[in-house]
Amino acid sequence: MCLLAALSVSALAGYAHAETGHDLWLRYVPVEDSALRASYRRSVSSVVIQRDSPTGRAIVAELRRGLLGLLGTSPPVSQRIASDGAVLIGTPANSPVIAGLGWAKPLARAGDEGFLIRSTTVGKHAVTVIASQSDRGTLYGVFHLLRLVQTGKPLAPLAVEERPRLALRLLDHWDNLDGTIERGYAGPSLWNWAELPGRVDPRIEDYARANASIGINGAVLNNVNANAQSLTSSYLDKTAALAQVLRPYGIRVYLSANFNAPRALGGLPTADPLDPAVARWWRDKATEIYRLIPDFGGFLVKANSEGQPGPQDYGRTHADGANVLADAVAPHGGIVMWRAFVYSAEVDVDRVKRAYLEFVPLDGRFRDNVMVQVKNGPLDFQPREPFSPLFGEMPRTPLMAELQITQEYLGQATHLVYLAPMWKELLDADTYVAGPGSTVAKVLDGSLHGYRRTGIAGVANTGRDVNWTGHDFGQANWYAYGRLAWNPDLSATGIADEWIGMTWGHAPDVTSTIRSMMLGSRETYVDYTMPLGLHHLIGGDHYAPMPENADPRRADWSAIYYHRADAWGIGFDRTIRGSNAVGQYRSPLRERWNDPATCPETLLLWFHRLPWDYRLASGVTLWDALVRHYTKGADGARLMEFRWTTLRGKVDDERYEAVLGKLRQQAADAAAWRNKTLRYFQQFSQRPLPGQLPKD
Ligand code: GCV
Repeated sequence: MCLLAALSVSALAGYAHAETGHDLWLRYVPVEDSALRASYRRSVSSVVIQRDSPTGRAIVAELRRGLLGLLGTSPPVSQRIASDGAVLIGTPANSPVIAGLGWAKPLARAGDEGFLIRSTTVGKHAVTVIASQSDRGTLYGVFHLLRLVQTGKPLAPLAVEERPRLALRLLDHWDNLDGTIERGYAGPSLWNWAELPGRVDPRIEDYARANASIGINGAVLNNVNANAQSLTSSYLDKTAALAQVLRPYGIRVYLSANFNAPRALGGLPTADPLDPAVARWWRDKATEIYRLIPDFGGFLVKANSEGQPGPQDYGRTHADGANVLADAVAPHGGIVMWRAFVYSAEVDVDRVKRAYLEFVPLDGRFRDNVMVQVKNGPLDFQPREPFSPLFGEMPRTPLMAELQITQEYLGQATHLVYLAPMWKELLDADTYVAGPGSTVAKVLDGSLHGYRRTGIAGVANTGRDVNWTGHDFGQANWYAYGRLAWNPDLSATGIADEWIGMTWGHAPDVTSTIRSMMLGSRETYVDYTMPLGLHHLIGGDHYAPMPENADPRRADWSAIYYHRADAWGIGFDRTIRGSNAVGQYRSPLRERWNDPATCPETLLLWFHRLPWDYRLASGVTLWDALVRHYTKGADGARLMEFRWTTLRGKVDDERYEAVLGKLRQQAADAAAWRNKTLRYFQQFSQRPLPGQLPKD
């Protein structure tokens, strides 16, 4: 009997459908160490919570699911503390016990979404309290507690105080209304527009749970290349149905708005933002939206970029454009996120300078509910770029960072590339705008300029594939994005360790093998694709090497515009003698980066055009260094495949095989990158190739 019960618990918990990858990092498989499991059971012997809100019900459901899986037992839920080991969850408003704890100050410090988890005594009972000022905060606290159990941490004594450093932590979905996803590599869109609003796929609730577990609190549902139809009444009804499911998990919905909507939907002759009829149309549209979705977050806009309509079509500025939408949503508490991803319709001498030139002069001219959303680098989500020079240069305009979780230029859903090290490079980068220590993280969290609003957005990598992200390791990037959005100071290693423990288990060799694969993967990718600051060596699909790409449509969509290889040398001269993009950065960066001797090698050919025989600090020539990087990268990809094979039988077969197949492809692709790119550049350099490069 006991055995049967135990078996059914473990079936429920871990193995029924978990190893398809569907359960993400919320697998809740049994804690193996029996002593630890017993101590957890003692620490969580009952749950005390007010259950009268949708979020309260979500909390109870998650705790039941989690603890049943992890501990093999689901503790009783009640409304009062009757024994040691109770977990009391609530806010001062819904729990008189919490109100009476005298925690007003730390709760205020934790803010609306933060939480406290403390081991304490209530009456004569030893309890754990998860307290917040809001339901959302308690939900985050519960996920934190579950994570402690999932990662084998002690539950007593606890003195946790957490608050998110950034207020908006969004996923941007580039999902189209026809179900396709721009730069999506994990199947069709999760939003089944045809079925909505009548039926909401139950999977949406799992999406919400996963996001809430890492603190994501908003989702932009549709592509920034926006179809105006998403603002029609019928699509708004569908959006409202999704919002209803996401709301209990603290997730607000946002929509990308097509700037031309007043014409396309409203039949107006213009979308000029200074036209009163246009302003009225946006106001009316906002009223309609908020009637259906009272907590609607606001609009995201891509304007005058890659053919999208925008205010410049009418001789107006980005600020004029953003402000008309901002005025429409302001009475309802909404915001506008205006993207700074712009480049000139006429090809610029240096495309990477454009956003700074257009946006810095507009600082201070946006309404205070506008945020400008800036991609991490000045070009376009390359495997390595310097940080965008806009960060720090718009002190009166809150800037959000836009990261790309979907790996458009980083091997898509085929290559294992853990992105946290790349994002840390951005967040920790020193802009020097207010002297040393003016990191991008401090720009984003508002501490540098006192921004009233703060936020970050990540272009989602989710789709309808059973494992959500196509590659099982793509899940790590979704996870890491959320964790860094919550706290940009977390380390890439720490986040990887959490994710590995929850996703693959705790066996030491499993952890150390996967950790080393993940942590080295980004640099390996850079090495076999675009080392030493090279960038955009791709063509149409942004996947395969195409250094010869000379796109006839626009020079800055080609590869040759960026690498400029010829018999003399290679690289883009962005020094003061070249395009002077380096001049958009503060001292001492501009001087450091302007000189090839002090420019970090990782950015060398981003900022410099150098002869093939240029000697790096190590004494190696530029050509030889390129050969070494490409070789090291291709070898690194093979090594990842090998390391993974050492885990056969140590992780579940289904995911093992799926990942192995991807790693094999990655190793083959990496070799192809090395071979094709080196051969291509060798035509110009006329320097020796490494041994005999095999034919692709
Ligand atoms: C949504 C790059 C991508 C486009 C994307 C664009 C953007 O150019 O290739 O697919 O469009 O960035 O961020 O707007």
